[in-house]
Amino acid sequence: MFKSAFVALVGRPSSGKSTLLNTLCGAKVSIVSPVPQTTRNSIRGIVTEKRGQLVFIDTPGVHLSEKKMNRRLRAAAEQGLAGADLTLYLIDATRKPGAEEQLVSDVIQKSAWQENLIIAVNKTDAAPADCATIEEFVFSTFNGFDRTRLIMLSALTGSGTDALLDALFDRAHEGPQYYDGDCYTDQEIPFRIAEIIREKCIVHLREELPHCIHVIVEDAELRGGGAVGKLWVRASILTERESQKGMVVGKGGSMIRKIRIAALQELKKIFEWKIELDLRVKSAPDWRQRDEILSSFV
Ligand SMILES: Nc1nc2c(ncn2[C@@H]2O[C@H](COP(=O)(O)OP(=O)(O)OP(=O)(O)O)[C@@H](O)[C@H]2O)c(=O)[nH]1
Ligand SMILES: [Mg+2]
Repeated sequence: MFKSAFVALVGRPSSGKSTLLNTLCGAKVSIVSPVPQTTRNSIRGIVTEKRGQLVFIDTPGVHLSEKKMNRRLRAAAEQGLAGADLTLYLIDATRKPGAEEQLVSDVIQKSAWQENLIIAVNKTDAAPADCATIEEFVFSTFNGFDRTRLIMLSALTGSGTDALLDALFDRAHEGPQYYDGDCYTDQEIPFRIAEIIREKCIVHLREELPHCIHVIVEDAELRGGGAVGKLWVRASILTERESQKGMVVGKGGSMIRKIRIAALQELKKIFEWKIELDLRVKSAPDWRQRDEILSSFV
């Protein structure tokens, strides 16, 4: 019997949802950074085995804030939950569950049937991990929660992820194969490229500009023949304010060069083409407030 399920991946910002998705899919599907609120879209990652196919939906971290963009992110997470067959709730074992964790639990309780819920405790490899406190939180919040649905794991090392897949496949029903067996994400290439550039911006600019950036691939073209073609890409990094452009460019162009080189290194691992990357920096005041840009990623 071939089983399949859509699995919504939810949790607080920085709980490790995207890292887990990448480990499960065996490829970089969703960008990762130490800065909370890295993921902005609902990104799909696909795991296909003989026993079936799981389509994971990585959602933006659910957190407490009423700003326009944050409300959008929360709506995206709730939407992910609504359309899924199974819910995978990821809890960071290195942080004490507080008001924000309670909010995530409330969102889940409102939208998912308990039978469809698997809870995974992540970052068990890290020294400050306190699994006992998380277990207590889980059993007091989700009344009568079945222990076989609580999995301890590390998204970073991969330990515990086989048990997680077993638990998910156990609860999946017979169903169709939605995607080809060798397909691990449904994202379009320009979007993946923009996301990798955004990841490098977050990592390199994190003190200065954590979330003031949006990346658009303006143009992409496959050029030249030969066994390995060349992908030419022109992308724009949008900043909120004119004054932030200088930080992205850096002294004598040093920062934008760093971002470009780091992005190219990562892109080389993902795609087999040679890649030429032309990066521009533009200011797009209030991109965060503008509906059309928000709609393009949430
Ligand atoms: N030690 C350890 N660190 C982890 C683990 N999983 C994720 N991290 C780290 O936690 C940070 C956040 O990881 P992400 O995967 O971006 O978290 P996320 O839940 O997708 O975050 P948002 O997209 O902001 O909601 C990164 O620095 C990861 O390297 C883990 O199992 N162990
Ligand atoms: Mg993420």
